[in-house]
Amino acid sequence: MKMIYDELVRHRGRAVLPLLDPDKVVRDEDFYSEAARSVCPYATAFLVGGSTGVGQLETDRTVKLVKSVCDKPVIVFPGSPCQVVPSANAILFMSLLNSTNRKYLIDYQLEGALLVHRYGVEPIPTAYIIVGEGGTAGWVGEAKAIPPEKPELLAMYVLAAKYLGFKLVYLEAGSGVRRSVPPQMVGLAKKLLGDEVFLVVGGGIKDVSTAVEAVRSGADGIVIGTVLEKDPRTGVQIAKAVAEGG
Ligand code: 1GP
Repeated sequence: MKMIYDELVRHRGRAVLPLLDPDKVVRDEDFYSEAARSVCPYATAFLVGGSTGVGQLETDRTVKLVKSVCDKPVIVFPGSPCQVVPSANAILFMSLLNSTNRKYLIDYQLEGALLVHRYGVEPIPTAYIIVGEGGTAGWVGEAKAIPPEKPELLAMYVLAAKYLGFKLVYLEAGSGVRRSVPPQMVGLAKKLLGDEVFLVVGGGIKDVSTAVEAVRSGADGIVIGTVLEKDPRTGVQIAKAVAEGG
């Protein structure tokens, strides 16, 4: 069976993960189906998930919408165990490492584990770390966000993630925030993780130069969500630039 994680690793340094929020998709399926279709050639895999207003129904519909227009894998990026669906290829099985609430560290994972097992969805062990503003994910996830000017705090989290055996680290600035994860933070994370752990960076990436800089600083892959909703043409340009190696 083709493993999605291996597929990400094959695209190291040029992986593009467009994110669709099911809460928004179900309200305008035509728009999102067109957005997914246009970014499809440059996507490594799609992420489907959101922090609010998303259950199994919305997630399943969004996964199927992507699959109806694009042959790339779909990975659930869950805000809760209600987003585990059998139609997905994989799931970021994640712990929000800087949450102050054990729900996001281990309790949701206990709830979701049996479903992931039953549905045969590939779990990708993911350390989710919020840096800076944090947006809705930071607020909902009750995160003690890492200040962007405190690399030593990020170093502790990133090393702990590596030593705990996570296969993917996702540095999250928060959806739609003004400032994405600073390149120095990305570079530090990459230096500490090496090629053992796949490094994903997302939140606030809304132009080609920010995306390319993230990858040049060491991101193995980038996530784009809001830009695809607000300005799909720019979203596709970002995806193309990263997928084609900056
Ligand atoms: C949010 O990192 C993702 O979880 C994507 O952020 O919506 O700002 O692209 P944007």
